[in-house]
Amino acid sequence: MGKVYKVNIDETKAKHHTQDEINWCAGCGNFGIWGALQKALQQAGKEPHEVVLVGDIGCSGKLPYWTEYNGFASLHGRAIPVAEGIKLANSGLTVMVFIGDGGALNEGLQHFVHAARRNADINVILHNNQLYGLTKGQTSPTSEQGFESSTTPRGSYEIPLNPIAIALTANASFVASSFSGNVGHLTDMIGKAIAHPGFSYVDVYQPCVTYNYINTYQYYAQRTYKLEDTEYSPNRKANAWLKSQEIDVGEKYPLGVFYEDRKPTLNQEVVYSDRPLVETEMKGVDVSEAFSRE
Ligand SMILES: Cc1ncc(C[n+]2csc(CCOP(=O)(O)OP(=O)(O)O)c2C)c(N)n1
Ligand code: SF4
Ligand SMILES: [Mg+2]
Repeated sequence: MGKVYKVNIDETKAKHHTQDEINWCAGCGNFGIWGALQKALQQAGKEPHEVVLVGDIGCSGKLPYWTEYNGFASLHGRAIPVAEGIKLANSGLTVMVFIGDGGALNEGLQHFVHAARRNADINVILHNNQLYGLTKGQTSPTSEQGFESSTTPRGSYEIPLNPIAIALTANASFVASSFSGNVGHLTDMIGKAIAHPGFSYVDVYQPCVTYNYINTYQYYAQRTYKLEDTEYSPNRKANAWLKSQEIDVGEKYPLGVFYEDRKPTLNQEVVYSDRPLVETEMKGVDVSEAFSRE
């Protein structure tokens, strides 16, 4: 039996910054992501006004409510384009997305793929609990075959999507995975994602203790291993893709950086200014014609 990780949020010195009660279920894997994020931002020296956390809809999307950083509550599946817009307008900000497997891989799959291929300089943290948590545990694009829920009472027959393989195929320039039961490792992966210039994706195995009876803390503790403990090197796409296929077999889950690459970002390609657009004076631009149209 593998090591059972205990989430020690106190170690992260995470703070609860609003009057609202945190209403995730006791023991939810989201607490690990919440603690790791705050530790990673502190380590990166980011002040609250330098960061925007964009939440999708779902248990995952509530994360920005309970931090001291700027937050934006978007629509289900739409957090990624909102984040792209924020980053285009103000390249000086660190812009991060907190999204579920439903939001990222069902309602918003197109945004995920296109943001990756255009190398938008945002960090996408996927809370992969393998179901629709907020709406009471329905089957999602990453649910395991055989998963029984109100939408698949006889067990899901669909083959789950592999978000790591999708991100690699869409040419994401940073692709990693982690486990919310290992806050130290997750802090490290989120820190690397923040430091990476371009689209960074972290797939986080996040146990839903209320509805997911298969993918528990114990399940991941027994099956995960760290890439850094092996000879693996994250600089070849073909190797990364082969590594991602271990996840489909469902017996081993590599944790760590699958792939990292440097290439021009969306801002560098389309924003013709060396300063954030919000600090650029709009001189000689006549917008009256646009406003005069019916
Ligand atoms: C376009 C749209 N479809 C459906 C819903 C209803 N809805 C809200 S949260 C949710 C489930 C979210 O699942 P996921 O994205 O995996 O996030 P989790 O709650 O698991 O963190 C659904 C179906 C919605 N709000 N908007
Ligand atoms: S329903 Fe699941 S994902 Fe949502 S807060 Fe509860 S344990 Fe966490
Ligand atoms: Mg989910």
